[in-house]
Amino acid sequence: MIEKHLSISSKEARLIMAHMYVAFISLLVGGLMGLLQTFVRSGTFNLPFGIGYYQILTAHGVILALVLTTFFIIGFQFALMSKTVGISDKQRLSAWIGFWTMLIGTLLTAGTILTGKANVLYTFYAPLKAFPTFYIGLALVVVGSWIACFTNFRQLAVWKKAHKGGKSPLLAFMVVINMLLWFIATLGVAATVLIQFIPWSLGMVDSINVLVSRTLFWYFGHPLVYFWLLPAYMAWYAIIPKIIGGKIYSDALARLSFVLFLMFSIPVGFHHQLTEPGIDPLWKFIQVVLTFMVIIPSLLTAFSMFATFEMAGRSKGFTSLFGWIRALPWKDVRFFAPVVGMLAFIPAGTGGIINASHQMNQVIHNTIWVTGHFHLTVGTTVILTFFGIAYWLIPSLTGRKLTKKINTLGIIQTIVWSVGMFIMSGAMHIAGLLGAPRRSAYSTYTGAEQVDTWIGYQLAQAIGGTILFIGIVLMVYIFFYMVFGAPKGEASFPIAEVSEEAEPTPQYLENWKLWIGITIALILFAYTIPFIDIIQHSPPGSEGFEN
Ligand code: HAS
Ligand code: CU
Repeated sequence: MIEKHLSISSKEARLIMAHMYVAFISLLVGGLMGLLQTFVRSGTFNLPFGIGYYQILTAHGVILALVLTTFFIIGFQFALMSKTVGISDKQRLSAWIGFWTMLIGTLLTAGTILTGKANVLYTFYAPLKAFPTFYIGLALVVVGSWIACFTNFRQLAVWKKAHKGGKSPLLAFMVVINMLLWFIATLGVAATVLIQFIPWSLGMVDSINVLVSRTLFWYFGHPLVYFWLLPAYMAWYAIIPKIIGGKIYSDALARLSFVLFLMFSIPVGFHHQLTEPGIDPLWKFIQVVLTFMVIIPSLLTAFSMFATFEMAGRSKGFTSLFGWIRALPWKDVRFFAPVVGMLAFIPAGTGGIINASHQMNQVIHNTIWVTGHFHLTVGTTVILTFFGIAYWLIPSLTGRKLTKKINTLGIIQTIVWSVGMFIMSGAMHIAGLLGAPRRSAYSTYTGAEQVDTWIGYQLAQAIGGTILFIGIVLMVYIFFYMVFGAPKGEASFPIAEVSEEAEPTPQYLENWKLWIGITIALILFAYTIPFIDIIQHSPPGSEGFEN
């Protein structure tokens, strides 16, 4: 069955673009903070005007990992929903309410960080304490994102009512899975922020239970990374095939991988707490096993991408074993940026598997290896795919054309980004194996010998970081050019069709009750007993300290 696509009205375009402005301004501000960090860590630079290292580290993490991603994703998902199932006036209004709630929250949190009252990093681990507006702002961002969730759920529900018995459009199905995942995951962070952090930072209670707060944070923190990844997968599965002149390898496989992400993303938070005392090793082991389950849908995705590429190449007459690689449109930035992201995910995902291996985690935990890992995953795979999306989404929303010049500049941007990241993230991985810590400013540790083995890599991080910042400036220029400068015209909104050879999609893939039921059961299984254990046996709460 061929899916019909709707056109996006100017009112819808304004809503989506509002999210995009916040995302790309965040890229510039957050990126600048990152550049300064690598300078400090090279040991050759001091921050001026009494600005603290941990202040810019917090700003960098919050603005890029939380603000940029959330706004881009929610905006992009509204575009996908508008295109596949449509959006009513009422739904658009609620989407705007969600947007403004998130924006007010963001400004509150960012303001608190910039005034130096929240040097707690993006994971805001207790017992580090921030000024209450930091947490209140974050709570508003979460509430705003919930409004987006329920708007998306409603959009699909309305469509389903009008198309009784019809299979929901693939992209709408994917958006709803991602938002379900997000909603269930954010319940954890909302609980710790509302019940623990806000009362504690307001002085209503004297102490905070550190282990409980970290456990609730990671219940959210791991699925958070898939909330970033899944929109990239939406583009890989359902958009890239169109750009390369091919078809979706299998609709059923794509849906299955998303369902597996929903089920296995959440009950795995302990893989961030493997060195945490106070959690029974048996439950750590169980969550490590579940972590290995969540690798499977990524392997399915890799398989599916290769199959799509090969089919497209062969249909164009390339018959030799690897000849189809040449058939891919390497000079089209809408393909080039995401495919470089895919290639980066091969080492990035491998690093993740190393992290998740309980024993090997002892070697890398709390070292800058982990920072290297997430600059490859979210900082390369995900963000290059988001850039790849921007090259067609922005022109199609602003009624402009992606010019040849911008296409070329985009290819240069992708190369600059990859080179910068290769140097920076490579140096981070190696320095981490040599024991260099993460989350820490430059220090010679009073002349400890081991530190001498790190410094070369820290310089390399500053060089890579500088190249990356050039990449950021290029991208922000490209964004604003696509919004205001590019010639008027039409850009396509590419959505692929499913290959005729694919098997039909089984009905049960849309059995929401079943998938949500299994998800909840797995969460209860993985968390109930250890959580009761944590509450009963945790050490006395901490009063906390401000830094
Ligand atoms: Fe991770 C820490 C384990 C994936 C992000 N991770 C982090 C942190 C972040 C993060 C931000 O188990 C730090 C949090 C903090 O501040 O403390 N991670 C994993 C595992 C995976 C994984 C098992 N991580 C991600 C993704 C992220 C992300 C995705 C962001 C988007 N991670 C960990 C662990 C830690 C951790 C531990 C804690 C470490 C510690 O001790 O603190 C897996 O999901 C990875 C599976 C991926 C693959 C790759 C499949 C390859 C594909 C590409 C195919 C290529 C093609 C190209 C098709 C198996 C799909 C073909 C091209 C042609 C031209 C032909
Ligand atoms: Cu994780």
